[in-house]
This record gives sequence, structure tokens and C-alpha cells, in this order.
Amino acid sequence: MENSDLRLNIVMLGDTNVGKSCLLTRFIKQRFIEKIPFKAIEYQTIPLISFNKVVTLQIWNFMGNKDYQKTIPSHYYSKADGFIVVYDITSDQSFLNARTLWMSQVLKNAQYSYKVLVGNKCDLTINRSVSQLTAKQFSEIVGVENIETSAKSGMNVENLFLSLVDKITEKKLCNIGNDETDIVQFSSDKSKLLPRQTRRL
Ligand SMILES: Nc1nc2c(ncn2[C@@H]2O[C@H](COP(=O)(O)OP(=O)(O)OP(=O)(O)O)[C@@H](O)[C@H]2O)c(=O)[nH]1
Ligand SMILES: [Mg+2]
Repeated sequence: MENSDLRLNIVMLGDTNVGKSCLLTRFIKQRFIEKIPFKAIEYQTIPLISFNKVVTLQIWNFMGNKDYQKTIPSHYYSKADGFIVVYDITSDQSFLNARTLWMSQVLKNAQYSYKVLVGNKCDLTINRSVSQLTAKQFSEIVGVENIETSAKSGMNVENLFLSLVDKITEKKLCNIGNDETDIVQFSSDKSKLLPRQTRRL
């Protein structure tokens, strides 16, 4: 295995209470912590193997206060390789804000980065108010990927982060696809999935 100093930057955005901190903790610590101490910006790093290289994934998670959004420094948009915009599938308001506030800001300021719209809390199916179809349609229109996760059950959390790293690393190594159509493939149809190239160290 080659040594590499590849550093990838991912930024997480979305309304307060949608579960961003829980998703990050689920991925980093591989468990669900119900109450995570509040921080305006959380920063975590994790070493991964991607395409046989050691990759350091750096993740910034911003608190979901709408006023705070206006103060996110522009270099976070320009330096990020990927964005995870989260809404809560039980909250129409969080989905509205994900589209009109968070994702629209990312689309405007970070044209060439990878973007995923994430519907979290998919374990709460009886309280669902945002349909998968509505989220899928919006994502297709704006050219971003879409996936549903549960930080609580762990569903799709590994898939979300590792598939995103797959795509970003592939692009960095091969310098391919510098355009908006080169989106992340998170197919729920397993037969369409390429073998994942990223794993934990
Ligand atoms: N049922 C369920 N609850 C979740 C899930 N993810 C998070 N929660 C709960 O949702 C609440 C908010 O989670 P956080 O991760 O703190 O939300 P956040 O998006 O980081 O919020 P801010 O830091 O204020 O922006 C907590 O009570 C979590 O326990 C999930 O997948 N399923
Ligand atoms: Mg948080």
C-alpha cells in the first residue's frame, strides 16, 4: 500500500436538531449518542483507506442556526471537497430549509464539489412527513445525490460517508469530472453499485 497525504474536507450543514452531530458521531465512534454536547463547530478527522491510499478525512459540522449560516466563512465553501446537507424526514420545515437555504447556498458557492442531500431519522417512519420521492425529485433537478439515513439505527451512515470519500478520492487521483454532472452514486439498487474503494484503516 502506498503512503499518501491525501486530505479530504467535508462540510455538514442543515437545520438545528436534524441530527448532524449524531450522524458524525455514529460514523466516527460507531455508536448512537442521544444527547451530544452543543458546539458551534464540530471538527473530526478519521484515517481511511481509499483506492489503496491512506486518506485523512476532515469533517466540519456547523450548528444549524439560520443566522449563523450567514457567518460561515467563504473559505469553508471553497476548500470543501464535499457537502452533506441534512434534513429530518419528520420535519417539512427542515426539508424546506435544506433546499432553499443550505443547499442553495452550497450550490451557489461551491459549484464543483460533491453534494449529498441526506434525509436523517429514517427510523421514525410513522412520523415521516417528507417522502422519499419528493426528496429524490428535488435532488435530480439540482444535480445532487440523495440518501436517507438513521444515526440511531446506523442505517446508511457508513454508506453515506464512505461512498462520498470514494467519489472524492477518485476525482482527486484521476482528476476527472470537474463538472456538476459527476455526482455521487448512492444507488439503493445493490446490483448497480461498484465495489466500494474506501474502508476504515
Ligand atoms: N430517532 C432518531 N433521532 C435522532 C437521529 N439523529 C439524531 N436524533 C436526535 O435528534 C436530536 C438532535 O440531534 P443532533 O445531532 O444534536 O442535531 P444537530 O443537527 O447536530 O443540531 P444542531 O447542533 O443544533 O445544529 C437529538 O435528540 C438526537 O438524539 C436519528 O437518526 N433518529
Ligand atoms: Mg450539532
